[in-house]
Amino acid sequence: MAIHGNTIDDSIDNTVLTSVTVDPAFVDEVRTGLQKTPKRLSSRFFYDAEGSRIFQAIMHAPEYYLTRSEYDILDTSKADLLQRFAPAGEDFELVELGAGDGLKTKLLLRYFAEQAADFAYAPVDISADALDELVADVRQQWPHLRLNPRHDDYFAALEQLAQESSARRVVLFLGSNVGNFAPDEAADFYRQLYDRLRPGDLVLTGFDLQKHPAIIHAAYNDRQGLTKAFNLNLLRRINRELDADFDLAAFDHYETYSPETGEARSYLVSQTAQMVQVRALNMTVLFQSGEIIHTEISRKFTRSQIEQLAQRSGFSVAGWFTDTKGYFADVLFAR
Ligand code: AVJ
Repeated sequence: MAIHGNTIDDSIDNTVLTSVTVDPAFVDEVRTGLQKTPKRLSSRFFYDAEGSRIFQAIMHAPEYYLTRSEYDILDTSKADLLQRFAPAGEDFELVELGAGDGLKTKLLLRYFAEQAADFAYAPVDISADALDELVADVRQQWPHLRLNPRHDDYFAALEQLAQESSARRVVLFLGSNVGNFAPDEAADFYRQLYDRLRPGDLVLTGFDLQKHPAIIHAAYNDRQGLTKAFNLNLLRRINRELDADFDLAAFDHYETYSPETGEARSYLVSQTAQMVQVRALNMTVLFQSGEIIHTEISRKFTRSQIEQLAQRSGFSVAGWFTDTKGYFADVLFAR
């Protein structure tokens, strides 16, 4: 097996040739991340076809309250939201960053379509697997909806969309995806968003709020082991795409939540001293018994942190929507 550009040709025998396209950013992450101390691999790469499937199962896990909380909020607030998005029934472009499977967005699409709102839907995702499925599903359910999917980087997509239409842009960044940023990255992200939007444009972000630490910890340490499988799938992806030999049974999942920093952190833990070959990178990786790979930060916010985030990036807080338990908030920022 050899890498040609970003393609790996896997000759099983002389007659069968399969070709797997590998994201060059993933190659880079594995090469550099496994050489760091402590080792790390970014959660950005969780979402291959299998990872997206496991994440869907996580969203239905009893401990993972985030999706249900946000679904509740959007369901309760959909009329109010449409009123804010298009106060006089004017047209708007609904841009969704990191659309995933769009479960919650479909709730909005359904309602907006029922209300005959004049809008286009532009889902943006770096995962082609997730985007293709979403687009097929939306086309089938709402054949007349104006659909503008982008398999692209968030900012590249926003800039392109800006050139195509002068309608108000309403950017959705749901599901607490914002929690995956480091604190300074989040401020930077919103500043960049601000620069690419026009006055009057809106951003609706889903923030998971700080609450009893045990509730948060359980959400990332579910009893069915879905979060564990989600983490381990990253090693399976490396095995498949980079011809490595990670023994998945030799790694465990470990989760911490610190109520002082608001960070839930996921780790993979090597259960023995072991050596792993990543053949496509010509790389040998050594693990001590108990050594970790850090894979994800899922940050939880306070109201004042969210207000500060808006302020620091130039936005004003135009709406605050929360569920009855006060677990989660969808917050509207106005440019
Ligand atoms: C999709 C990034 C919001 O951090 O809660 C779920 C991903 N990780 N369980 C999160 C995730 C472990 C999720 N986000």
